[in-house]
Amino acid sequence: MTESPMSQSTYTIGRHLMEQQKSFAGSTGHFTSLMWDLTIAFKVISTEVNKAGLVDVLGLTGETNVHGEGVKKLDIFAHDTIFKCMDHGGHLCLMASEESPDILPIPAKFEKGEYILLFDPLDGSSNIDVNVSVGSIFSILRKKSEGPDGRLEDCLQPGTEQVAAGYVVYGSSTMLVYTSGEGVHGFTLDPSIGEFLLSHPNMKIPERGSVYSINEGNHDHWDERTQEYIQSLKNSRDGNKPYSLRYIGSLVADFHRNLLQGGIFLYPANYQDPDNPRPKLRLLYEANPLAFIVEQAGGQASTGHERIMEIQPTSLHQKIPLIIGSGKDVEAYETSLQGVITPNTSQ
Ligand code: AHM
Ligand code: MG
Repeated sequence: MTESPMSQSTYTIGRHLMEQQKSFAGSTGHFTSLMWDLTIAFKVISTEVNKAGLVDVLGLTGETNVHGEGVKKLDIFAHDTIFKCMDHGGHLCLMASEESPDILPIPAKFEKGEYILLFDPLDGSSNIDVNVSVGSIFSILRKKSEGPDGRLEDCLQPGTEQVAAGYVVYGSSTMLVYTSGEGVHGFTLDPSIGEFLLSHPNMKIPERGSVYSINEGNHDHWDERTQEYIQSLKNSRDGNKPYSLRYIGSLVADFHRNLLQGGIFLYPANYQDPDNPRPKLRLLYEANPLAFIVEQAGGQASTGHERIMEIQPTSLHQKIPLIIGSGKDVEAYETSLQGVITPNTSQ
């Protein structure tokens, strides 16, 4: 990680993974191979996302996913690509995807391993048609149950149990950011050689930002304290300018910007019906992996009332409020909610 900029430009993710592997006594190499297989899937998806405007992959398939949303063709492509790249390596015993209602067993003909892969194949996919950045998110867990096949309970582990997590943002360039608990490292895809090259070693999020990211159209559905907190960001204090609103509507892209520049992303629950607050983002596929990354980068992730990574998941597609970003900004939001009875927003 002390490489000069010149050597960083040839420092591939393969080399990085091998060096990480050597530093873990007793490493079997399965994790390294698993990560390598994932990078292949992301390169394939990146190529497809980049040419999405050129070929007939845009538009709805006509089906809806488990959340009742329209499914884009590229969502299916990304889901299938990740599954097919990961089913035969002998490193995984189970997968689960945001695009699939149930757990995804490894086909019987393939060897099974000790790891579980949870993924959101193409987050923010409603943005594809308008040429806005989208992303993939992943979380890796270790099997806890007995026997060769993973079970649902292996997926339902709190975020603190994650072995690794990461995301890929398909933007003006494609970038992979991941952590295995040893800091956060970012790699930019050089399409001319087809390699992810280390471009952002040891990423750290600024302690405080000057940007907030929230779907402000939902203002009337937030709880009162959230409304007050957002209003407070718009007031200039101590001679400082008000916070700027930056909201792409693509979680990976919003998160990535805030990770680099500092800031807070909020998707609180929707209290349109106070007896049935409806958060939008998913604990296993979105909140936990990004929480692991932000904490490794020095930031925080919370529901407003509790640390995301300590939540015991109860179902595969559980949704929770997500407040994530610079530590001091997330703390300020939590403080603004103090004294409010913890609502049951897990769904
Ligand atoms: P998706 O996984 O179905 O793409 O939905 C998640 C997306 C996030 O990327 C984004 O932060 C959020 O939904 C935007 O929601 P909204 O349009 O309600 O602001
Ligand atoms: Mg998503």
